[in-house]
Amino acid sequence: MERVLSGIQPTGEIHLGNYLGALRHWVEMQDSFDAYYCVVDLHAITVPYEPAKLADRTISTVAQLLAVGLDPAKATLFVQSHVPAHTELQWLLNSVTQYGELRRMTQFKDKSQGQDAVSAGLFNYPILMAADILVYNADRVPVGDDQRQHLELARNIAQRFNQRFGDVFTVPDAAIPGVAARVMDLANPENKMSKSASSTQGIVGLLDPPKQVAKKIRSAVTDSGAEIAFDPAAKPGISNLLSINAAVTDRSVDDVVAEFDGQGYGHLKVATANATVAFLEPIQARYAALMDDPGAITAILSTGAKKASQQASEMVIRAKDAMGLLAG
Ligand code: AQP
Repeated sequence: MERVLSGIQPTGEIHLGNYLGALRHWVEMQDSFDAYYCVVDLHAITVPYEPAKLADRTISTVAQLLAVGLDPAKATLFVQSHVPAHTELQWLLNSVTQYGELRRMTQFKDKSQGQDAVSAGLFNYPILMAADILVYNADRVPVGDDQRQHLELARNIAQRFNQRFGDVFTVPDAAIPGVAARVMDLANPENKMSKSASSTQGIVGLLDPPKQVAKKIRSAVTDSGAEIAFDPAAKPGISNLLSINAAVTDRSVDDVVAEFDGQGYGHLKVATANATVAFLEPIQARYAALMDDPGAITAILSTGAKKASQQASEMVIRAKDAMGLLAG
């Protein structure tokens, strides 16, 4: 069975972009892959954050993952910092990653822009992400389009390691969806929807109250003109609404375009708002029930970390051996 690995940061409430770009594919893939999914808390500490909230956010993130349909009986769910092999492998991979490669990463450029104190962790983030993937010999990595460049780097690191030290790592393939791979901010459709955006006006959180969800979607910034057409470059606002509508109603974008052909933008906004509210309702109900029993969540994470650690520590031993380090 092929293996799949992906992660999400506990940096805030999960939004529609995370769900449509990544999580719904995690759920689909848990049935046909040996699936490993983690909450990447060590990535979350590379930017300013509130230590007093991190543990609770980690639990809440896991509850949201379970609420959207991840099943611990099918997938291994764990927290990155509970499996020390990730950071151990990262150190080894530091030595096969070039400074120039990291400097070219657009996420680093975006997140460091305008900050006076940029952590070395933010710069090294893509190496830890490569370690997250390679330490499980993952075949596929379901991510949104924003992670394409990091995935390419992980592939390069694996190939370079294998060339230099022998065949140790599987070179992973990105699994980037055809629809909604980059969900845009509703208030600013030139930018991707992001947990850390300065305003939440254009971000639909999975846990947002229904009235807020409806208001955010109905107030979405749309493009000039009146024609309903899918064209992300020329019509980013309308194309974004079409993608969201298609995803939450489980249809193709073409079907949605056909439904709204000849109608005004207002119609599409109202229908998308209603469909999204209906889609989120059962997820929110499941989340509330899961959060009533945080002990059950920590138990799932403890089982997941044990299984993940077993796999991951074997790979670290293989990598160290290939690199010529003295066995302990
Ligand atoms: N707007 C998006 N559209 C489609 N996919 C997206 N993803 C993120 N934003 C969009 C995908 O969600 C997964 C988890 O993301 P992450 O938590 O690792 O962090 P990120 O990619 O940096 O996402 P955010 O929301 O912008 O978080 P912050 O603000 O904390 O950095 C990934 O697979 C990602 O591709």
